[in-house]
Amino acid sequence: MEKIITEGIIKSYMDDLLKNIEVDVVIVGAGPSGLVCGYFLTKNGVKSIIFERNLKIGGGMPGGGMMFNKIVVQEEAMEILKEFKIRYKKFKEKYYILDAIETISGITYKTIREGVKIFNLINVEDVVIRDEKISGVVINWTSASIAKFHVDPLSIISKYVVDATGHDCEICKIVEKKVGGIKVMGEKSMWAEKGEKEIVENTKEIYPGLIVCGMAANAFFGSPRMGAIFGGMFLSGKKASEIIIKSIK
Ligand code: 48F
Repeated sequence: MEKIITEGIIKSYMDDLLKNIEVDVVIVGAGPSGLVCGYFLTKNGVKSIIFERNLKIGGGMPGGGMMFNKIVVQEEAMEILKEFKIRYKKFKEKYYILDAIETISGITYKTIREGVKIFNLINVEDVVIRDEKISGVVINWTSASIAKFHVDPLSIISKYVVDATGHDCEICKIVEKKVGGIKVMGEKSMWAEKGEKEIVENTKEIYPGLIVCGMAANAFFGSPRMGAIFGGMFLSGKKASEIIIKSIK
């Protein structure tokens, strides 16, 4: 039996990896914005995969606000949550309360079933660059990065890379440092209304082949954080997908 378990796991994982060496879009980060982006891309026929360095999926969502695992979503984003069939309760005018775990689990499940392959425990440590365009990512096991082992990485080729890495906007910082031509402004202190408004405007292609979405978009453009209100994350993920769909199709 042990042999069957081992063979089954290794073969099916390697099959998945081999099928995804070249894709339309690599999304970095399986938080709410990255998941929503992947869902809408794949639903519209754009092959996309997600690399997540953590063991768990969901980024900052399961923690809710200060570990009270609830989130707030505003009216404008509720259409997206209805698409994922997440339950909600109206709280005040135009604001809804949702269970953080149900929301992230529901979004994750539907995103995977739509066809997005999520690889967890893999860290994106660099980008592939060709002719001044971001053309893929450089990956390694998270465990190798944590242990600081010198293990050479592998690469995945793509038409677009989406930085959905949250507050640290890691891919933008890598491009700023190694490629040049962009400047990371860094996120500003809490201002929910401004942060939520600007996150959608900030979702754009910031370097050829690199789209920024979710909290990374606000961190890149120097906009504020907003705490446990998540409508902007969903709207930003969807907008990132629309930018790519328009360009690819
Ligand atoms: O932080 P995260 O949830 O980003 P988001 O989708 O949502 C932000 C909210 O959760 C919250 C907020 C709402 O008010 O501000 O913070 O913008 O998810 C980012 C994911 O990216 C992973 C990280 O582990 C997390 O799960 N990640 C970050 N850097 C890398 C990465 C990397 N270099 N390689 C792979 N995954």
